[in-house]
Amino acid sequence: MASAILASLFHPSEVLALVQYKLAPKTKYDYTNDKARERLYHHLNMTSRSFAAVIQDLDEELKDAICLFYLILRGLDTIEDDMTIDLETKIPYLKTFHEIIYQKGWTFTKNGPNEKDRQLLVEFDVVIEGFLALKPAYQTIIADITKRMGNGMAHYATAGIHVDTTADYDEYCHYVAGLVGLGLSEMFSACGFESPMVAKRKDLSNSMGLFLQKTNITRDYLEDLRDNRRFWPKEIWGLYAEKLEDLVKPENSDKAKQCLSHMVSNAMGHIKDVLEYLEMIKNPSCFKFCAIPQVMAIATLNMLHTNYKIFTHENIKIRKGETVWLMKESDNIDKVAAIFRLYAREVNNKSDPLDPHFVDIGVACGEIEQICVGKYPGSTAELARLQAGVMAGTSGSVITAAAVVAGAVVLKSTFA
Ligand code: D9A
Repeated sequence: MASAILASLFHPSEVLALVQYKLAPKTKYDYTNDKARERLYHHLNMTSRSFAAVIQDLDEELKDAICLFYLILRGLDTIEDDMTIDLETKIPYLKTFHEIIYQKGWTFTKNGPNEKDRQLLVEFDVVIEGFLALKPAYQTIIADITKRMGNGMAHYATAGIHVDTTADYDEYCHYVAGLVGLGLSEMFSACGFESPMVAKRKDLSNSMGLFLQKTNITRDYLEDLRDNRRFWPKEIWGLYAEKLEDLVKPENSDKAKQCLSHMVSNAMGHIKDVLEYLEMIKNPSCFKFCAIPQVMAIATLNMLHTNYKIFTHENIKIRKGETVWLMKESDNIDKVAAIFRLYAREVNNKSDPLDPHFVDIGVACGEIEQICVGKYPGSTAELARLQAGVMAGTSGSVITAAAVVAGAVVLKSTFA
């Protein structure tokens, strides 16, 4: 906590969000009367603490269905990601995973010891039990998406198949992330929380996945390279280097940064659809569930832009304070539009005019401003409020220091 506050020292709105988050009573989700359900949410918390809380805030009707969808996809992903499993073994599992989720008692112990979510598959029988207890409508949606994703993953896992063109890049990201957007939209419409239009707009649902996945792929360049996973499309990196791994060579640093801008520009192409999608979502718990990953992604893209560290450091993340502040600020379209405007301005301000993508990134940022002012006029007041918080940063650092000390005193007295 203290390190998070220090990292956000010059961002008082983040320090405030951190202290509020720390002092806020944690919603206790009681599953004690249902051991299997308790185990399910234990696994959910193990896979992603921050996002698990957002899923558990969903209205009851959708909560278990989306929890199980999340865990089933995480299971499939853990088999796809595991480079210790040979292709002959891996591909049949990917292609039949949509049948496996109907096999009571099925578990999987073939993951390598370092796979983060290995235990999830060792106890996958608990997930299958929960899945089989879901309404058939949700089972059908989850099984259909799992089938299409498994087959798409199997295709790109096949020897000799690479992400060469930007069309391949869009197709691969559709299989592993776009389909998730489509499946969730079908659930939102099927349960009546959202209009049937949400399920119909497959293009917008797909972009919800592609913006997240492309941000992750751009962020995880070094980690993926280390594990011999290559998702950056050759059509892009081939303009800047002979081989993808040449981008880490210090003598290629300018080319590497230009390639990074190209990847950032490509990902920003989905923001218009993301905002149009979020505008359709009316159920408050669904809105937060959909908006939080998207604002995390634009904050991450801003952190990545012109940041050469992605070629030298693995696992670079946005500040903890920033994530808590973003979760607090993502409860309606005006606030979310204001956040996208704020980060678009930061991205544009840090762009290097000599970078070949200075203009197309500038245009993308300009479009965000234009769309938001035109379609979400309420975002202007929200932006002013956010900027007041941010601007207080420089002159407010004294205030911040005082707030920190006060916060520490309160915390100490509270927990003494
Ligand atoms: C999502 Cl059911 C994901 N992915 C995410 C998380 O958000 C999306 C996996 C399974 C499900 C949902 C998501 C959330 C809300 C609406 C969506 C949506 O579409 C309408 O998916 C498109 O990243 C994984 C994919 C990107 C592959 C889809 C958010 C999440 N964040 C993690 C951070 C991380 O990097 O994993 O899981 C977290 O906050 O810990």
